[in-house]
This record gives sequence, C-alpha cells and structure tokens, in this order.
Amino acid sequence: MSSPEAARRALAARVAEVASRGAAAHQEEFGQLAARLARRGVDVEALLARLASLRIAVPSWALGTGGTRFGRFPEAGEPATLFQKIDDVAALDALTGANGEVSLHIPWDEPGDVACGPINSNTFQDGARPNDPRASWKFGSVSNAFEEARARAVDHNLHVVDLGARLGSRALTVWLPDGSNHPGQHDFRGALDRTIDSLRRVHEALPPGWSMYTEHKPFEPAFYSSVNPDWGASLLVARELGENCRCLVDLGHHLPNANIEQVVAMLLRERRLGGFHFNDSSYGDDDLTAGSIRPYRLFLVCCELAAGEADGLVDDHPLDLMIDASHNIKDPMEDILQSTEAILLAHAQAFLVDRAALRAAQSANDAALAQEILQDGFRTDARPLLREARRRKGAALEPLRAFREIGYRAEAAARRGHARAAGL
Ligand code: LRH
Ligand code: MN
Repeated sequence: MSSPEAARRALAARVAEVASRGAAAHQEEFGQLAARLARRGVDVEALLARLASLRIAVPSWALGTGGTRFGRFPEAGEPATLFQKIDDVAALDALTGANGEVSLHIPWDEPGDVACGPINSNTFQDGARPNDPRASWKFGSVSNAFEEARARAVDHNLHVVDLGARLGSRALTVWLPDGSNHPGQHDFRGALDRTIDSLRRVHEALPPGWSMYTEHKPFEPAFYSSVNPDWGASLLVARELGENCRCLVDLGHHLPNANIEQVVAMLLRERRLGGFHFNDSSYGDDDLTAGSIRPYRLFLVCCELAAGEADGLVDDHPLDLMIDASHNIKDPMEDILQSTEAILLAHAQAFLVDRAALRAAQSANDAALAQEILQDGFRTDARPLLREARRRKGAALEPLRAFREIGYRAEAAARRGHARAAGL
C-alpha cells in the first residue's frame, strides 16, 4: 500500500501526463485572446496572477452523493473516511490548481490532520440523542426556549472552533436550522435575542485572527419562519456580535428572483461580507452545479465582488470562496470540477469589465451603454485565461477531461468499492 505522499506524487505525474494534451491549440487560443485584451488595455499578466490566486474550498460533504429524502444513488468509490475525502480534494487540486482547501462539517468529519478552510458546525441534527429531552435541537438550537438546548449548541460550536483551531482553520460557519413551522410557535424577537446571546458566547471565544460567518436561509428545515432568514437579519446579528463576525452568502438561500448581486453589494458596503457558498438553483435550495442554471447571475455577483475589491472593501478580510452543493446523479468530483470552472470563469469575465467606462455610463444614466460594457465582459470567452493560469501551475488544461483520462473514479472504486460515504 503506497503512502498518501507516494499516491499523490503518482497522481500528479498522471495529471502532468494528460495535462499537456491540447497545449498547442491552447497556446494559439491564449495568444490570440491575450493580444486582443492587451489592445483593450488589459494587463493580462496581472489578470492571470489574480485568477491564479483564487481558492475555491471544497465541501467535504459533497464528495459523496447527497441524495434527497426520496432516495440516494451512491457512486462507486465514494470516500468513506475523512482521509479518502482528503485524497479526493488533493486530486481535484492537482487537476484545477484552485481547490487546495477542504471545508469540514462537524461531527460528520471528526478528523486527524488536514489543510482546513472554514469549518462548519451542525446544530441541525441531534446526532446521539441527548439524555435530557430539553437539550434536543428539535425545537431549535441557539434560539431554543429551553436553556439546555441552547447551552448544548454553544458547547458544540466551541468544540468545532477548538477542532478547527487544531486543524489550521480560521473561520467558523454557522448555518442555523432554527425557526418555526406554525404561526404562534415562535416569539420572533425572543428567538433572535436568544440566538444573539448564544452566538455571542461563541464569538467571544474565537481564537485571535478567527472569523465567524452567519449563513442566512429563508426556509428549510423550518417552513414558517427561520431565525436568520435573509441578509438583513444576518447583518443585524453580525453587527451585534462584533467585528469578527461577517455574513456568508449561499446563492441557494434566497427566495425566487431575489437580487443576490445587490445583497452582495450591500454586505460589501457594510464591510460585512465574509464568504460564499457557490451553487445554483431553479426553485429552492437545490444545491446544483454553480453556473449551470443562471451563469449570468453568477457573473453579476462576481462583478460586485470585483468592484468591491477594486474599491478596497475586502482588503482587511479576503473572502472565503466555497462550493456548497449536493450531488444526486453526477459524479460528485466531476460536479465540483464543473462548479470550480464556472466560478473561476465568472470571476475572469467580471475582471474583464471596463469598470471606469461602466462608472462613466452610470454617471451619465446611459443604461444601454452600461449594459453593453457589462455584457462585453460576460460575452468574452475567458476560458483560455483559466487554462493558462492552470498550465502555469502544472494543473490540467481541461480538468474534467483529465479526470476521466486518468481514470480516477474507476481506480478509486477498485480501491474503495461501494463503501457508504461518511457524512450526510
Ligand atoms: C444549509 C447549508 C449549510 C450546510 C449544509 C450542508 O442548507 O447550505 O451551508 O451546513 O447546507
Ligand atoms: Mn451553505
């Protein structure tokens, strides 16, 4: 049995072998695009460096098939242990050069040693049934009317922070299932007061340099009210907790037709944007491949990020970019490769928007010109820039094709069989 190190070196060699396929065609395409952009006054090298610095954290819980309440169709070779998940993340990073961090979920991932992005607490499953029924999270966790349940939720989050600190993480993501299913069930103001009091005890215990992200969601699993339903409530909580608390935007946590890019702009304005859970959706929190349903919306969100960055609104706190998806029919790793590509592509197109010209058009109330300038970025095929950024890192020009050509899934299935994926 080769050591994890030896396995990763072998993987890198196989990726390098297939990575160069198509290099000649790439050089030609990249050369043409780079020349065209240079004529437009774009600093291509600076753009490539910015693209190369983007890190998209991989959710540990999305390396197996999530399934729905109506069933799950496991993929062969799904990771059954945290270390197998780490192997898969290492493989994704070897292919894309942009997935070098994993976002863990506790208790699903009680680990050994890994490079850790933001770590997620879980107060939406009791796990082992608590002895005292008043400590159960059935009626909520940090907002529960029962002090026992709130105390248990605070203890769990402190445990996750402690674990994350030992693993090199620097941020805790708190998504709360708390809410109500029936009018009258909840005292809305009391529930929010209890939520803030509970989370303040976690915020005060954050190690130096740590951040806490509040992740809003309008419904599910609660279907009448959620204690943190939208960006306004999330910002309110972040402000009351203190300077190390920021808001995390999960693209799927918005009611139909919500203007998510405007939500992003306002959280940037307040300097309270902490990070993202990228995915896409048509109806609810569908957790589908990023950019697969509404790529223009993803582009518009990235335009707000690029503008906020250019205006110095994220200097003191680089954003944590993560995928949060659930896979039911695609190979989970192929889906993550496609989400990573869509997120990087939307960033590249957003970086290509001529912001000075856009500002001038906006100041002149020239809506048509503003749209032309914006869509010029979206309509630029920036994929050669992504390929070039990967080529310079020794990653694959075409990660999905390379994933298939190296036969990673078949090899993993041979090594792991059909073990039940850890987590969800
Ligand atoms: C809630 C959520 C949250 C995670 C969970 C797996 O819908 O987006 O970020 O804890 O999915
Ligand atoms: Mn999420």
